[in-house]
Amino acid sequence: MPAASLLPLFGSAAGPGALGGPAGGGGGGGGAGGGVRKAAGPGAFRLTEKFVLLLVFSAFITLCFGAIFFLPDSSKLLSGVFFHSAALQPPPPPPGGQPRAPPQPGGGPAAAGRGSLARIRADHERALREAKETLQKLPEEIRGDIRRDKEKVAQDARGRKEPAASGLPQRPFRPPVGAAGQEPADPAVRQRRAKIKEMMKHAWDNYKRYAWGLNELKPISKQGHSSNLFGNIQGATIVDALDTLYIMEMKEEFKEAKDWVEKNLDFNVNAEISVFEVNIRFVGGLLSAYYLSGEEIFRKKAVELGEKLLPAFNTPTGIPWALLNIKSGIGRNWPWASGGSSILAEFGTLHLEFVHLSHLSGNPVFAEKVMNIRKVLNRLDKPEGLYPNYLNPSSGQWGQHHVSIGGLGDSFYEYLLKAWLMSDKTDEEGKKMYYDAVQAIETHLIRKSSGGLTYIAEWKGGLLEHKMGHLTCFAGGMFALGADGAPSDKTGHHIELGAEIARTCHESYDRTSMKLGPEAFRFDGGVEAIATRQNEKYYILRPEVIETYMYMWRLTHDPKYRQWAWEAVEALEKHCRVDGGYSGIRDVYNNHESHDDVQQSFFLSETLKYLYLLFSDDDILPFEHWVFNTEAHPLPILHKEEGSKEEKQK
Ligand code: DMJ
Repeated sequence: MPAASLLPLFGSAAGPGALGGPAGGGGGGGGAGGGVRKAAGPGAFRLTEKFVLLLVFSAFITLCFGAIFFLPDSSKLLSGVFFHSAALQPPPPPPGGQPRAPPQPGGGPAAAGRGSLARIRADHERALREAKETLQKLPEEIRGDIRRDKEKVAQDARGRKEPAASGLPQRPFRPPVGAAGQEPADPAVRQRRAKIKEMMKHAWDNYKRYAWGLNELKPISKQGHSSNLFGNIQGATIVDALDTLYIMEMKEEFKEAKDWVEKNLDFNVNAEISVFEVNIRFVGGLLSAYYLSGEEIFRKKAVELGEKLLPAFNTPTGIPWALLNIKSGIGRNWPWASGGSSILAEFGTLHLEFVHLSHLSGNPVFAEKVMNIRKVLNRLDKPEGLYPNYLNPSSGQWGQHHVSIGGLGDSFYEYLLKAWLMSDKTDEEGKKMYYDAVQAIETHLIRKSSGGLTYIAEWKGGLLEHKMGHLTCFAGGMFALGADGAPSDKTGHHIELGAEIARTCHESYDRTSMKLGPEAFRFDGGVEAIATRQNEKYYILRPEVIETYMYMWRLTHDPKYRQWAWEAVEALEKHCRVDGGYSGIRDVYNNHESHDDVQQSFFLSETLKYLYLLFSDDDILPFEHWVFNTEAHPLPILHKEEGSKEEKQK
């Protein structure tokens, strides 16, 4: 250290006078720069000698202090030098909780010193051992360890602030009907079903390995994928997969998923979320998990989340916002939506879950909110009896007159039918709205191609766009499911309509190189059931075509639906399966896969569940007892007799 920097250490309190020089002896009459100095008396020092002495002294002091403060383990030295009697503190326990060796008998400072040296040595050896073990691990294992440690810290922190009681009314749990079915008798079917379970295991294990606790998995880059649909709510794949794990009897996996929900699923976050996506995946997933397993944690979390979504309805009409900050309760709509509108398929796809939230919480507010949506819709004129995709939540007026049974419209129609079914066919309003809508759809949107394929076009202000989305393919299953409630002369017709849509959607798969369907396909410009635009050629593991096969199989038992489903399994295995899970494909017409690197959570909740049901007997989740929400989460039908039994019990 340069001497100059040591001088301030002595400053005015221990200035040159302290070294024995005469007071003020430093100041020559001629000044510092004059060169004329007073003669020094015997025993006195000249200024330069004083300065040299000062330097020597300060170097000595620095050395002493340096030794105390900067030598390794200075705290121990300090306690040894200055606090002779202080006992050495035992080192903290190692992470991981292995108990240390107890102190050796035999007291005295020397023994204590030997003891502490031994401990230091043991610590070093342990650290070396741990480092060696870590070096031998695969990078994924190390990442897994880090993730688990982080989770444990987060979990401990959360554990401290979790409110004690859920405040929900006691509710007897009714064992579910058909939560697990028989093994199929036919060995070939059994084998196919086992294969689908293996696919679920592959998807789940890789999610667990590379993205545990995050929303989705990137199976190629082997890391988490976050989508802004859920803000920073985490664990979409876990919640979406719960019921699939349950019905496939993957007990260990279900248990770890449940533990994660219990300890980590947190809605107290500052997050702007999509009300629709969070409702269908998280609320729907939690409700199903509760109804299947009876675990109270799922009921509690579902209701807690439902309450967080309520501020979305604070609009002049009660038509909810698309996006909501669940901390501030401030909502807004997608900036791209026509004139600040809410989207039909979004606000129209809350009904099933919200009715169940009221049922499970005893709080009517949830059901009131969705019944009000119906009221607003029923007051409005509909162009040609059709429902436009956009509705302004402030004015209560339609936005652009675009109508679609695919994206932006789809599950609104699905929920009208299922609301009626879920009410044990008592919701006459839902029923009427559904069958009236189907009538208008048939008249204005459904067409047949010259090659004989039935398709559902899109309607833009009275003009038809001859395009059908992969999303629209769900409608085959919907028409067939609704056949039963149609006027008796139309029952067969609705089943037939379902079958025709299933065939068209199968063609859209069959006409690609990969035998997987594009995002949208067209019936114009000389093509049928083929995507013509590059940005419509992708497949993102969507379920709708397989969903329709499942309904058609259950309702007709025509073996071709199992055959078509198996073709899809083979294509998924060939083109979408990768080491790290399942990935979407950028162009299904290409011969070489270009993966999009996302394993969507709906692949586990819907695609694999519908496939599993296709190769199961009908006694698993039978239609007389369950309806599936739009994310394939089964919700029990609220049977009239059960309702009255419940009333009696109150
Ligand atoms: C799912 O989240 C639901 O099925 C939704 O209704 C539409 N889109 C996806 C799957 O494609």
